[in-house]
Amino acid sequence: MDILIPDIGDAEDVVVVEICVAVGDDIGADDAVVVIESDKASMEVPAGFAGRVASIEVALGDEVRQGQLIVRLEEADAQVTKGAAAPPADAPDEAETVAEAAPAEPSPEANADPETTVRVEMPDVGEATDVVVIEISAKKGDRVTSDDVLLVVESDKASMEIPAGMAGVVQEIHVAEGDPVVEGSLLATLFVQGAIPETAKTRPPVQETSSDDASETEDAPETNDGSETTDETDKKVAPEPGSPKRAAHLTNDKGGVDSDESGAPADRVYAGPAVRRLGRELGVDLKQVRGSGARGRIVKDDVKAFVKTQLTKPDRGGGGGIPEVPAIDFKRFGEIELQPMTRIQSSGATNLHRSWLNVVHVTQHDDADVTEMEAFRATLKGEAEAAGVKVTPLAFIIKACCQVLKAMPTFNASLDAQGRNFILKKYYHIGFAVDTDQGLVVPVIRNADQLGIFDLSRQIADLAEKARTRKLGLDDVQGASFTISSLGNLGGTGFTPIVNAPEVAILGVSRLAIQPVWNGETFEPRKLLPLSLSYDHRAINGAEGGRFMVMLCDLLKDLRRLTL
Ligand code: CAO
Repeated sequence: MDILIPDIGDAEDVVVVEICVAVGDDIGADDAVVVIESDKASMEVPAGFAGRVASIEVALGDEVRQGQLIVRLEEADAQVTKGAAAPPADAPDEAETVAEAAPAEPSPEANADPETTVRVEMPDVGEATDVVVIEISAKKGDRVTSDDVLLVVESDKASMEIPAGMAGVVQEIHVAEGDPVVEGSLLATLFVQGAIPETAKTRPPVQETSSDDASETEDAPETNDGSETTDETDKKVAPEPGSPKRAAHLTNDKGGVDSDESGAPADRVYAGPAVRRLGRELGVDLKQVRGSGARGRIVKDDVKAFVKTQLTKPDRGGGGGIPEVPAIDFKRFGEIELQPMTRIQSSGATNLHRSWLNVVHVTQHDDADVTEMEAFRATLKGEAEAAGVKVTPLAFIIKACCQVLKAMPTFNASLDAQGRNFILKKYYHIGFAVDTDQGLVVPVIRNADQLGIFDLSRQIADLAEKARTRKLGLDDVQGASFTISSLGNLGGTGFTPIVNAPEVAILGVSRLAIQPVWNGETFEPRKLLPLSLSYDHRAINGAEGGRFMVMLCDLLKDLRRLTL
């Protein structure tokens, strides 16, 4: 069954501003499938039939006209195996099979084979938050192999390429640059010929979170300030003759927004009922929220992002008794330039600020005598070169830290939400800060305690290289139980590293230097490595911090102790 754009009267310049369904969704006749907007009004287009969404024939921002095909439905209980006739890649004529995809081997491209529509969904993103699409690498109609990258997403921690996973032809890319995505979001659909391997069928269809959910259609109509209206009021503000049944619901949301397509806050609010309800629940004045939807329409994620920003922005006044930093027009004093932060810099800033405000920081400093360690490292040079690695002090520091963490488990822990229990981790995944041109990134060496110095050195180099070339996967940047920030190659005699919450401790490493050390009879030149341990004083007391440093320095001074 085809769902078409209804009679839209004399409205001009009608575009799709929201897609409310995803391929595979079972929908009722009253469910909205898209929201369209003309120069005069927004309107939801109801399905008109119950069924399962087989394909979506429009994209966000598409200009549409009366009678144009929007969505194809198949009956909800219809057979899910497609017939042998393969539709052209860019205009499927029949309802397709909807198979759920995970990366799979390319299927043979025999023309006689039945053709199947395969969903490419967002994989598990672990702890990563704020995942957005940063690059679309393929377009509708492209022939792709399983390794071809369809798009690139980026979280607050890393960027990640999403491969097609199967050979085929791109039927549709369902997201746009800047769209937020979560695990299971539909990213693309592919036409694939031949049988789909069982391993490719992984997950049920999920609803994308980037647009307002279907509950929006169930909400009562609302006025601009979010209060509910009567049908009577709706009718008064729905001027289009022949508009769909729900046309009035959003009509009075539109207001003066047309005059500001930048998405900047406007006097009148451009958002649907579900977003308004969310705004009310969270106490958000939607006039303050920038809309990221088409033509500046506010979607739920905008409201959530606004709340997050308000909670974390450093210059908020009053909250927690923190006095506001006054906004100053620096142009008064001379020339200035506004340079936007990279995404990694800005989410890093948020994370650091969160840690700084939540963790009760104490930093303890000490110098480790690494004279013998450095002599030993020098002897490894040829052997390391033969093994294809470069050994730096960091590998020894990681090794020694693992041993101390095993002896002092509260440093390899997190506090639970109530701050009443330690969550002791039985794994030793060590994060280490890498300075990149995009900002600070912290890849993680898994089970570092089980690795030798060469393997640790190899992983440090590989992960640092991946961080600098933006090749880190999400698995590479999550799950750390303790972090090391080494500025040793740069200089300095000590600093205060900020704990990477919810971890409870972090080790800062500065530049080693030859210093005179009194040996009881004379001053001896020794290589001293400055170490700075920051810890959460709620979890760790000063005596434990002292013991940690003593043990770490002892291990680094005499590496034989690592065998004890
Ligand atoms: N003292 C003196 N020299 C040191 C040292 C130390 N503590 N640590 C490393 N070095 C030396 C290395 O031995 C190497 O010297 P050679 O080339 O002569 O052998 C040189 O410094 C460069 O080392 P490297 O940087 O290539 O390797 P690394 O293993 O020491 O560090 C990495 C890797 C990724 C941690 C580092 O490159 C980096 O990015 N550091 C910055 C971390 C950061 O920004 N922290 C701040 C976080 S808080 O804002």
